[in-house]
Amino acid sequence: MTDLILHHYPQSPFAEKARLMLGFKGLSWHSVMIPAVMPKPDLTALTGGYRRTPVLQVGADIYCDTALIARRLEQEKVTPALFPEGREAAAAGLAQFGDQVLFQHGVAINFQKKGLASRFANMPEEVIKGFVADRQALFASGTANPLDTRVALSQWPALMSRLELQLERDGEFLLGDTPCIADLAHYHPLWFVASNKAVADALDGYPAIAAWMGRIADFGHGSSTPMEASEAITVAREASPAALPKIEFVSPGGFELGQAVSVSAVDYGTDPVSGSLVYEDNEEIVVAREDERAGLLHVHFPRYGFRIEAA
Ligand SMILES: N[C@@H](CCC(=O)N[C@@H](CS)C(=O)NCC(=O)O)C(=O)O
Repeated sequence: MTDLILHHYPQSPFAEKARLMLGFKGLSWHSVMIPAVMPKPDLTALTGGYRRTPVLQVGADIYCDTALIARRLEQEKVTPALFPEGREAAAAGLAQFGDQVLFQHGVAINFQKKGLASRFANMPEEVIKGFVADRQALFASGTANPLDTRVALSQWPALMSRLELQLERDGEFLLGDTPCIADLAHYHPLWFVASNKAVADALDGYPAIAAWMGRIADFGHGSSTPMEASEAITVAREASPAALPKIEFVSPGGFELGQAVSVSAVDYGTDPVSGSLVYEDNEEIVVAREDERAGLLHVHFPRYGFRIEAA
């Protein structure tokens, strides 16, 4: 079975980015719900330690990080393109700005006191405390620090007014008349702000942004059917990882195929994944690992944003 399986939870902005990519491409997929905080034993059985949300599974191939999920979905269905021909660097570079800078602002605005209170309304105090502790642990290692809310609020008008001005003056989407990955990466942090009524007024007064957000939301989420995590693990166990292309590639770190390595995110959520290096190219690193429940897996990471080390 080589169906697409997305491991995610409803409130996650990066999961919303992935769901919209699936909708943009008009794909069908299986939806596995994962916890929003650790532990996530069924997810890490597949990833080998990577805990961030979302993760895409295709049989025994596991794709970590939406930057790589986008490239995998582009292979699955070439058009409409997330990385339009001739605009590859502009699309990916602008997407990176959305995923990093705008996302940090969206999170800081959401997690100010009134935002947290509204997001966790009617939930027991322990749940809120557990969530805050989980996110502190997420940032305990790695190069990223959560953005101070006052700084985020102060910088927000600069980010929003630039976006508003461009959308008002030119084009339906960020790179012109055709949507691409940059739109989705700019959308999900704003969706996160919009989804919290205590802070959603940060989006007031930007009608061109509101109209653009409506156009993105219209992509929908494709067609999904629920799947239990245990079933996804069975799918992995009964599948074999897809064959990898044979290419000439000079490993920047001097690694050899078959070498024991560990791969981890550079910025936050740096839990390492250990295994045998089976593939490297300009955009991707793939590690083979064996899991007692899920069998032999290939875990795929984007090169940019991940560290590879000899194990
Ligand atoms: N660069 C990653 C970022 C993913 C990310 O930060 N996801 C958040 C949720 S939106 C997360 O993992 N939070 C902790 C968790 O879900 O356990 C990507 O593009 O997938």
